Amino acid sequence: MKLVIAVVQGEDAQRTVDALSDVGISSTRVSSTGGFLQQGNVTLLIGVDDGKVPETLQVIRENCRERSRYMNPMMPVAEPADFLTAFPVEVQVGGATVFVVPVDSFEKI
Ligand code: 2BA
Repeated sequence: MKLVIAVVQGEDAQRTVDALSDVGISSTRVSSTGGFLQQGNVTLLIGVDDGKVPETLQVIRENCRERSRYMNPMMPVAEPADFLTAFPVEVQVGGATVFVVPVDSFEKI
């Protein structure tokens, strides 16, 4: 079994959860915040049998889009010690950032 951890944009989250559910894949939504942009996103926790991992990734791929985001003015560009910008900076975000990790044990108690 694997745990697929997918960081997706809020706009894509419900569609992705619904599409996973349509093919019998359960997921848990966790509200999260990107460390760089400090904007809300959604982390999906998806436990699946190994054979279902490709289908899971395909559903995520089909439902998560790349978008432009703009950093707020006067935020640090990289590290806090770096310079501040007064102008919005365009950043490409997504489709999804996905980790696939092995699961030692899975129980519903
Ligand atoms: P954020 O950390 O808010 O990053 C949003 C977007 O900003 C990133 O999109 C990337 O295009 C850009 N970005 C991030 N860090 C940067 C940096 N140090 N310098 C320049 N640009 C930077 P994505 O790569 O699509 O990531 C979307 C979200 O996925 C991230 O939001 C974060 O919440 C998560 N994520 C991405 N990589 C991760 C990782 N290695 N570990 C954990 N979470 C990650």
